Amino acid sequence: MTSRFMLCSFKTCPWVQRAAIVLRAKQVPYDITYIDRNNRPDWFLAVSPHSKVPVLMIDGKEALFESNAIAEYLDETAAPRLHPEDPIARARNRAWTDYVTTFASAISNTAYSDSEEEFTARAAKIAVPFAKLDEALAKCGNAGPYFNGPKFSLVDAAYAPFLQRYTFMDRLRRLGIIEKFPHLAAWRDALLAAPAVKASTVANIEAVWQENLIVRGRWLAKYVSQSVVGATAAAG
Ligand SMILES: N[C@@H](CCC(=O)N[C@@H](CS)C(=O)NCC(=O)O)C(=O)O
Repeated sequence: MTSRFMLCSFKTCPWVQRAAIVLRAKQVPYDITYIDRNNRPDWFLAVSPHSKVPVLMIDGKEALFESNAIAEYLDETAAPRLHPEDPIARARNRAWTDYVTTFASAISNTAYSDSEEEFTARAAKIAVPFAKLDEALAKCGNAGPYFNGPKFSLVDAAYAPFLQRYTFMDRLRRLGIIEKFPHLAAWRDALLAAPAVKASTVANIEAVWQENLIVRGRWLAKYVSQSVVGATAAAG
């Protein structure tokens, strides 16, 4: 029997996007429900212990939280398998997937800086996780374009939202960091062009992300073009 999936999200959440990428890569249909970050409904609070999105509702009965657990569940229940078959490769993929939290923090902390000084200091730290991933990609020794070669996998789904956020940030205020890491830069380009990634967000995600900087009053918002302001019904 085919399950009915509903993803619960805030408008721009990269962790929800990771689950959406996995659903898209498997061509599994799903609905998405946006909830108000400042007024989270009781049904959501009852199923998300730390009040975070994503939550994946299955057939309106089961609720899963944590994007990694959701991705693993989907990979075990819906074809095609996105994890590598080889146990060593799979363990390495899982280990690098774990590292995404460190990688993501470096990027999100920079984007959410409250001053230029903070932005500069935090941006300087992005090179550390970038160098680690670049080295890991080099060690994989495959011709790409994805982490394991030609086949898109769960580790790709985990990093794509954050490489996309880095790219959005770089377009607003030039950082020029990724260019120093050619394996990572090539992986970023492949991920952002991947059909599952492109289909995983609203079409105007960059503008929504930019407006979110304004809504949250972050320093980087000063670089957002006035044409974006109020154009996206962002919030969250
Ligand atoms: N480890 C969680 C992280 C999820 C997360 O941080 N989600 C953010 C939105 S992007 C959230 O809900 N934060 C809680 C808040 O804003 O109060 C996962 O992978 O699912």
